[in-house]
Amino acid sequence: MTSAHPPQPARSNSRREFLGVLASGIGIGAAGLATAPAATARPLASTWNLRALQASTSFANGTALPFFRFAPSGGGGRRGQLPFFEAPEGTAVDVVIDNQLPIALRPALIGVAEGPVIAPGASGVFSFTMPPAGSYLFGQAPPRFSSRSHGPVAHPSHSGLTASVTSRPASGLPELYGGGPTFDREYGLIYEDADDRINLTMGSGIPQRTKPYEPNYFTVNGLAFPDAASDPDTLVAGSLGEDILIRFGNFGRMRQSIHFHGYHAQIVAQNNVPDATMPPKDTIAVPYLGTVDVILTPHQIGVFPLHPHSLTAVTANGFYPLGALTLISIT
Ligand SMILES: [Cu+2]
Repeated sequence: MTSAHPPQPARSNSRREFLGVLASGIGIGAAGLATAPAATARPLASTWNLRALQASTSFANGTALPFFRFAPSGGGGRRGQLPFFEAPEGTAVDVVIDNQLPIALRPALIGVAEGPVIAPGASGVFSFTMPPAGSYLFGQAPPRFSSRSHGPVAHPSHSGLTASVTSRPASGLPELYGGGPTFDREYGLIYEDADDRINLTMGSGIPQRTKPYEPNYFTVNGLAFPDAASDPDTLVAGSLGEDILIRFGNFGRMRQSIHFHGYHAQIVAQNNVPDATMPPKDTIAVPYLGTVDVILTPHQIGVFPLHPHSLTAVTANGFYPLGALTLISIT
């Protein structure tokens, strides 16, 4: 009856007292704890440095495609080829972006905040407060009429200017959000698609849009199979019976349905809204610019594929099986 719900952490008085001391020391209230911040407490602050540059991704069909990408240059790491940033909820974040592209960009924490237009060759700062604990996409703001005076601005779905952001609960516990599902280990898998006619124009200057948009290259964390399955942050590895949190996100224009071989996973949140109403599923819908958090609790050992159910997305320009395919390896 309760098997669909991951176990909750034990709540002892000693842990509450410890968290209370911790929370008052760093100036933020841990969820569910009535603590008065110390008079000298200041909010957490963090800086994340990114460079926007022209890069290239190699596919196993022999093609190397130009992409516009962010490269981390301080304050954050990578998952696969994509930058990754994490901080506690409530943290004041300055994202300093050095735009080395021939096109303007306008960063956004999707659904949370949008930054300034940053001209080609310029640097800019995008400041925001870390939202409630959860899984967020960092990319380009949607086009705005007010952006027209800046000339062409990188488009949210075509550019590959993507990253992921994890907001940690103030509790400091390994839980998705304060009081939410706990996990033993976690992964983030970000899906993207690309139309090579557009990407080929990214090698030389301002990308040209095509119509219709016809994606023929597909990546997870900026990598295609088999590279995806040998990247330690993109291969989902764990042990029998662990609670493995997978944070799915989709920057592609294709709606994806991510299919598990060998396992069913429990959806615990969609777009950071807690949702445990579904039974465990072997296929998880992840819409464009959406996030879905699931808990995988492996019941058997082995190596199994994890991939978009549309086999188009498991190709590189028609060559199968490449594309947004990775593996689950349970020991
Ligand atoms: Cu399959």
